[in-house]
Amino acid sequence: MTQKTVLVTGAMGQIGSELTGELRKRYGSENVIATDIRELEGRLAESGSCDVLDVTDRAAVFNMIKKYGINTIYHMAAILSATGEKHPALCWEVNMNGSINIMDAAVEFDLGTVIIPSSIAAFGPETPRFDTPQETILKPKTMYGVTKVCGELLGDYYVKNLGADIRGLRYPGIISSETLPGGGTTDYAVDIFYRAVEDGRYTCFVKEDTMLPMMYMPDCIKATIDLAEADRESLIHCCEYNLSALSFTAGDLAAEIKKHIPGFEVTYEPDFRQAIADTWPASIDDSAAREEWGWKPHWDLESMTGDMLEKLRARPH
Ligand code: NAD
Ligand code: AKB
Repeated sequence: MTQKTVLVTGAMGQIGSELTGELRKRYGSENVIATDIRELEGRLAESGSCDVLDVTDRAAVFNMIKKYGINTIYHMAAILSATGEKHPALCWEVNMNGSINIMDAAVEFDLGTVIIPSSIAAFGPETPRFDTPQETILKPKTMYGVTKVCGELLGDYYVKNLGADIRGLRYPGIISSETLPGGGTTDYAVDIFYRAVEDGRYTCFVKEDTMLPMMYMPDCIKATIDLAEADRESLIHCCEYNLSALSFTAGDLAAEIKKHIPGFEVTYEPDFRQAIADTWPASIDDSAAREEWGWKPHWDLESMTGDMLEKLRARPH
C-alpha cells in the first residue's frame, strides 16, 4: 500500500485542528502536513510538519504538493456562514477559488482521495425541513451556502469528467472542546458550554425553539476519515453525503446542561444569525451515508453534554 502523505488545509480551525491530530496518529506525524493561512502554533505545530498556505494562492498550493509529495488532501480552509454574510466576496474567493485550486491540483498531480466538506448550509427554506432527503432542493440563501452547493457540483464534475477522487460530507453544526468555532451560525451550541462552565450564564443568539442538526467532534472526525478510506467502488454519491447525528433546540441543549449545572441561566437574544438558522433543516436523512460506507454516529445529546462539560472543566482557566 502506498504511504499516505496528507495535506490538511485550514488546520488551525475547529475541525482541522482535531482532524490533524487523528490523522497523525494513523499515518505518522511527519506524513501529515498541517497548513493554514495563519502561522501554525501550539500542539499542532509541535506534533508534526507544518507550513503556512493560503489556498487562494494557486502557485503556492501546487508548490506545497510538490514540496511534500502530497497524495491525499483534507481541505478544511473556508469562511463560514456568519462571517460569509459579512464578507461575501471573501467567502466566494476562499471557498470557491480555494477549492478550485485544490481540485485542479488533484487532477494535475493525479492525487488520491481529496476531502472537501459541504454543509447543511447547502439547503434552503424550500428544502423539506425534517428528515431532509439526500436528493432535494438546493437553494441556499447565504453566500456560504451558495459556495457549498457550487463546491458539491464542481466536485461531481471533476470526479465524472476529470477522473479526480473528490469526496464530501454535508456536516451539520459541529460541537467540540479543543478549538473554538470560526464564525458560523451553529457556534451557539459550542459557546453555551464555555459560558456554562466559566460564568454560569449565557445569552444565546438564536431563539429557544431553534432546532438544527448537530454532531459531536469525535463523530465528525470518524465520519470524515471513514469516507476518505471507503472503497471507491461502493460510493454512489461522492461530494455531498448527508450526515446526521443529533437534532435539538437551543432550549433542549440548555436543559441538558442544567442537569449538570442546576443554576445555569440562559437568555435568548436572536441576532442576524437567526435568519440564517431559519433557512436550514431541523433534521437530516443520512441513509445514503449509512448504506454506502457504513456511517453510524456514536454520541447522543446526553453523552456529548457530559463529555463536553468534563473536558472543559478539566482545562486550565
Ligand atoms: P474554521 O473557520 O474553524 O476554520 C477554517 C480555517 O481556515 C481557519 O483556521 C482559517 O484560518 C483558515 N483559512 C481561512 N482562509 C484561508 C485561506 N485563504 N487559506 C488557508 N486557510 C484559510 O472552519 P471549520 O469549522 O474547521 O470548518 C472546516 C470545513 O468544514 C469547512 O469547509 C466548513 O465549511 C465545513 N463545515 C464546518 C462545520 C462546523 O460546524 N464547524 C459545519 C459544516 C461544514
Ligand atoms: C456554520 O454555522 O456556518 C457552520 C455550518 C453548519 O456549516 N457551522
